[in-house]
Amino acid sequence: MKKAQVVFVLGGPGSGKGTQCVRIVENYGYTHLSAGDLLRAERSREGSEFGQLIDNHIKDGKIVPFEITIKLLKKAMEETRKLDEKKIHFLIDGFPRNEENLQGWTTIMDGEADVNFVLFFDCSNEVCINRCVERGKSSGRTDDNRASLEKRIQTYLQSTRPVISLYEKQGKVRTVDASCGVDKVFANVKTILDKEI
Ligand code: UP5
Ligand code: MG
Repeated sequence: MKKAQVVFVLGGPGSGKGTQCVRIVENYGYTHLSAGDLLRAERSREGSEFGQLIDNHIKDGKIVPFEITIKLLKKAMEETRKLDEKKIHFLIDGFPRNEENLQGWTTIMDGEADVNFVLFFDCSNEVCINRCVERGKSSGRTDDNRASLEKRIQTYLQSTRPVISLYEKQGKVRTVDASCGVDKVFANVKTILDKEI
């Protein structure tokens, strides 16, 4: 079986990772897996032993233990490939969020997946917060409020930025200016992806 080829999609809360991944899937042959979406689904799955733990972590903007997240990602990748073995290109959105996540990934997934590069959505904290607060009016997400967002931003700055820096040192970060409108951001994404493929 061919190794999966992965792009990690990182950036602050509300930087547009999910929105742009949908556009990428429509235009390029990737499968999109959002770690946050997988955790939210696991949180509401009947019989899940992690529901409460995930709920508490998300509300506080804390990072869920990597064993849980990687298990969900691995399962989703395997299910995708079982349905269509040609689907080897994955966008993994919102992961790895800290160095532990990354180490866990390397240990568990090294034989199964190559990380090609990191697509980094660069956006000011202020824009990120405003987008999520606005979305909070209708999203129903327990973390789209100012109190949770302050924590999410802190976690992002303290834990996730260092992961991006690690990849930067390896020349593996592709930075997208994500502060403009959705179409313009996608034009920036295309410029990058067209060079990679
Ligand atoms: N929007 C998007 N692009 C726009 C643009 N260019 N101009 C104007 N508006 C734009 O977008 C957010 C909002 O902004 C939307 O309303 C959109 O319409 C608008 P979205 O595309 O959803 O941005 P995204 O970066 O995906 O924001 P998200 O809220 O999903 O980011 P987070 O990284 O904070 O959330 P995630 O779901 O990945 O994680 C949530 C929590 O889960 C984490 O805080 C953590 O507690 C937990 N988690 C883990 O513990 N481990 C993991 O590996 C992953 C998550
Ligand atoms: Mg998202």
